Amino acid sequence: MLENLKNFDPEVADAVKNELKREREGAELIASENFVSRAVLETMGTVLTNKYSEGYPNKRYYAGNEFIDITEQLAINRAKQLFGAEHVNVQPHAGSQANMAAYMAILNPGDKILGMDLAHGGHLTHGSKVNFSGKLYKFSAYGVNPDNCMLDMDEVARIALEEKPKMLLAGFSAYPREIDFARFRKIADEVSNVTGQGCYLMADVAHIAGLIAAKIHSDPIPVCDIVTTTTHKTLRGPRGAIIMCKEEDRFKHIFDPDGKKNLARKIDSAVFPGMQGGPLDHMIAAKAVAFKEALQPDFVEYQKQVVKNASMLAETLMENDVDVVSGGTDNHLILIDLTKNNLGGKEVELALDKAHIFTNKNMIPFDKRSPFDPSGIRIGTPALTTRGFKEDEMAIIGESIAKVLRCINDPSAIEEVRQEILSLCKDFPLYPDMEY
Ligand code: DSN
Repeated sequence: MLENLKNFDPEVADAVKNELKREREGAELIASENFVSRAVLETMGTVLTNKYSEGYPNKRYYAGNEFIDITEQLAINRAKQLFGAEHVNVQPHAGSQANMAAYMAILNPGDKILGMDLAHGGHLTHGSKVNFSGKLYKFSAYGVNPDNCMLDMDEVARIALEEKPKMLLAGFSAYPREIDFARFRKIADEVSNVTGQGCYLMADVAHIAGLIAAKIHSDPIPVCDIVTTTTHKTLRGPRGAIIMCKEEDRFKHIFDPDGKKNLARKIDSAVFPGMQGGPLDHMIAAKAVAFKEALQPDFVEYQKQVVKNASMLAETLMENDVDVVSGGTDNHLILIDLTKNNLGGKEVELALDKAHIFTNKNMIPFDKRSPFDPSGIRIGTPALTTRGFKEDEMAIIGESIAKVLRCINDPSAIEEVRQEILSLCKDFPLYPDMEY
């Protein structure tokens, strides 16, 4: 019990140490990753991990939750303040569980949902056939316009009126443009009026939650029935998720006239006992800490810099003859189209990795290649912005990526880029006083 990690398990300790070195010595451009603060990191490694606390603050199934209640209530209150949400559940272990619980709260298996095509920037939990969502619910999809790779809201409206879903889902994991949530609401309302039933609007804002919290992206909270998000992407908290919703179920009179629960209670019941057992109390406390950080004024400056950096990175790539899907970005992410380079995402991801530029291969809209070796590379700026990178450094990163694409079969050129990246990273120390 008293031995430390290094002494007891050097294999794991070494892997952790090497991961810290990897993070320090590379340009982390995976759009869904970020670096948490020391305070968030510290909270995750506390004794809160020892506790069982099924239930919710002041309504638990185990004794001894007086301190867990404090941390969970802080997380709830701060998330409500940060996003202006009526109700927040902070227990989902991950984004998938948040989406699962959200569907379960108001839908029945077999109900229709309209969401974004995965290949156009959607997400596995938005109806992929290999995911629970595609197996349990009847999904149909809208996509982007083939001419500009942007959402065509008139087309979304047309498909929605044709499909008449019970839920319209807005939310993406690889869409670089701003989302018009108010227009999504109008479309859901049109469907409700036409069917005389009801069409809920849900947004999954996992990628852009930080931008929304900083009020530099259109706001889904006032117009959506349910909003889910992970907490570890632009929001820069620990891994996990939350669900935000309205207190009342706007279609209760239609779908659940005799039910006793409002929407907030339905969401809570779907998370526990519907979906999960004991909450991860150390992670919930870390979410509380992250939300406190996000309520500080410098968080807004950070989010503005994330967007400025992404914009500079996209511009530099295009100036260097690299194609960017939709011709730019409005948010934190960029999708590189490798079609004209005649390269696959798999080999480019690997070559960039060798140059210490960390990215992920990704489908692009209307991709002719397979998901295992698609035509795109997705990149984003949240992590490097946390590290202190600004526009000048993003221009260097953009040029480095272009060089790797040009010289993909030239190991000495890749090594040159690696040396440049190593030297750049040294100027922006990550967790400088940490051993591992
Ligand atoms: N895996 C996440 C991402 O990279 O966007 C989404 O779940």
